[in-house]
Amino acid sequence: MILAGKVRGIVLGHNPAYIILRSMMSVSISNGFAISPCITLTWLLLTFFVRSKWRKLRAIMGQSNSRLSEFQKRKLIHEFRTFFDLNKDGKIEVKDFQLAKKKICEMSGWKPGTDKYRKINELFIQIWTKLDEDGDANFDGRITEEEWLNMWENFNKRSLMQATKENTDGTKNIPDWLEKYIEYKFDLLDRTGDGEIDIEEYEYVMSEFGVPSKDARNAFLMFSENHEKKVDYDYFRELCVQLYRSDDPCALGNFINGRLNYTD
Ligand SMILES: [Ca+2]
Ligand SMILES: [Ca+2]
Ligand SMILES: [Ca+2]
Repeated sequence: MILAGKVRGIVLGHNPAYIILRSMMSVSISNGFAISPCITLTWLLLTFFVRSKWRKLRAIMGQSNSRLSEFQKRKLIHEFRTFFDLNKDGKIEVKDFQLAKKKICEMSGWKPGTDKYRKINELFIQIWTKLDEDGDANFDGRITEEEWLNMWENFNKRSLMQATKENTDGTKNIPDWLEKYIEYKFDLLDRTGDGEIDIEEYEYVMSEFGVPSKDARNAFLMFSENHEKKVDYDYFRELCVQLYRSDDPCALGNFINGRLNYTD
């Protein structure tokens, strides 16, 4: 009877402790017994045990099945099209990183043969090599939008499962290549090199990626909380992590790429 009640309850979505209690009560009553203090104590202990196990099981099941939401997919596709696929041919390839290198070197006045030029060249090779390893599922040397989303979905699942085991927040993990990419992006935006991004720098650099000035300024006001927050590296990184990993539509990091909404 207990088992039948439990199965029926789970099907209906009830907490297992509640189901077991209901089953025990019906057994006691149907046999003419009153519920004794001993049964009450057993029930309390059982409730505690089952609840904690049930919560953990649900967390594991939920996290291991985690899929990217439509909102996350729209954010990631926007990143793909605006900041990675620079020649707009629908895939990320080494050519796109060569274009990115050219852009930053021209904007910064770094000539071939200089230290800065060599360093950015090495950095982009590192980023592309790691991104290619993670994302190019069919090894054809290019990452399509589908591969890009699959890469993020797999990363999402892996990091959330690991976080469940370690009892940490899995939405704050990012891949190694992105760590380097965020460093590059901060250096690109901080034109004066004073360790802080201001609204003029942000508007100028974003315009190079086709972001309208008005959108860039409004986005800056949003994520800097109307200039209340200093946009230094730590805060910039935090915002970028939210952009790539968070499913929260209210996260300020959703604005860090100059986009004001993801409804279309
Ligand atoms: Ca491309
Ligand atoms: Ca591929
Ligand atoms: Ca600056």
